[in-house]
Amino acid sequence: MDLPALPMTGALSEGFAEAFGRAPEGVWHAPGRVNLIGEHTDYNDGFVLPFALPLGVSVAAARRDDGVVEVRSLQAATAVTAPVDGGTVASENWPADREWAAYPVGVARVLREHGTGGASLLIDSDLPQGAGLSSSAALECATALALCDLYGVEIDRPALARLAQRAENEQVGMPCGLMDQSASLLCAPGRALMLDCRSGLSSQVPFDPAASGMVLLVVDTRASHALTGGDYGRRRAECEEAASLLGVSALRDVKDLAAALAALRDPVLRRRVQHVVTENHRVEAAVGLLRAGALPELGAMLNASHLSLRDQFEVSWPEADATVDAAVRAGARGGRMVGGGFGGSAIVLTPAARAATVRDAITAAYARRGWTPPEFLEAPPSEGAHRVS
Ligand code: GAF
Repeated sequence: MDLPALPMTGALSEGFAEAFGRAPEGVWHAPGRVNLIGEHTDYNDGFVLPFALPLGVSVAAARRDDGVVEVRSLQAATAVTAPVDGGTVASENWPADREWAAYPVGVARVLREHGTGGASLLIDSDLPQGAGLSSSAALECATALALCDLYGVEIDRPALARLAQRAENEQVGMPCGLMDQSASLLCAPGRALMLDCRSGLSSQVPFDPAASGMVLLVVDTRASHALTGGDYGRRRAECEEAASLLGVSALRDVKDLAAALAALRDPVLRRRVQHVVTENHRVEAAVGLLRAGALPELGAMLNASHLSLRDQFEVSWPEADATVDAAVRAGARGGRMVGGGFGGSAIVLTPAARAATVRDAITAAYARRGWTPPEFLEAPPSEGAHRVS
């Protein structure tokens, strides 16, 4: 399968010159991510294990001295101009066709406190929208790197990830955790990123499916997801309520699962706790398997994570369930939904020799149900955010 070409920075620079009447001062790129395992653990102060995709967002940028951010995108018709010293975008009720620009403008407003200023930005993305592959975080991180470089502001990457997360929480109004921004800024080729979302400490874990004769397929289920709806926030609130009832500062601190389940009366909260506590253990087990060179064994962890997300956390959707089921029946080692849920993508770990059979089985399962055919991406673990030119 042919992967989309890397961002054409020449074309982006030319587009910038056409849009803004001058050359950009540089071009920056930030990738989308796939989370191998550790879902809905980040805002519970837990562990995640994402890796960076070869697809992402590129931003051509130049400073401006009028205190304004002007954002244009090759994927959007509307140009958006906003002052850097405004309040929060979330409180300004932007019309739907400007919502995409809340991410770069939000980042510019948060980073202003650290010494950055106005900018002209032209954005290009080759990440599918609504596929749960973190196009929003990639847009935030490419913008954040561009602004820091342009204004000579030095912020280390873990701190920059927290600022980009803050922009999404406060400016956009989406109560996401730390995973996606950290993945985009900290991931490395051939590695997955083990991140402790409480301390912010991370380590690079070898992750090279091809070397083990395996393929990790990303399956865009074509059921579009939007986490700005209430479901994600409700899950987060349920976890916080359970932690408070259990007298811990976050569900990461639950050490005795049986005792915690016995202490909670609400069956919904019990299910949420069951997922978060076991998912944190699965991340640690997965890291152990990868470090031991036992990558195919990860399949069982992915299956267990999927069942937990489906039955305990209740964030899966029919296309993701059918994908995992069809893949495993066709000989994949395992699979699971990825990201926040309610639509988006799934991953499937399969021996390379069975990849075509597995893909065909998934496609046939969709066709039997009359669903839009899925899209497949091969996803070698790729480079984190960087300056391109
Ligand atoms: C979304 C959020 F943005 C992340 O912070 C994380 O919570 C994820 O859903 C679920 O693991 O991608």
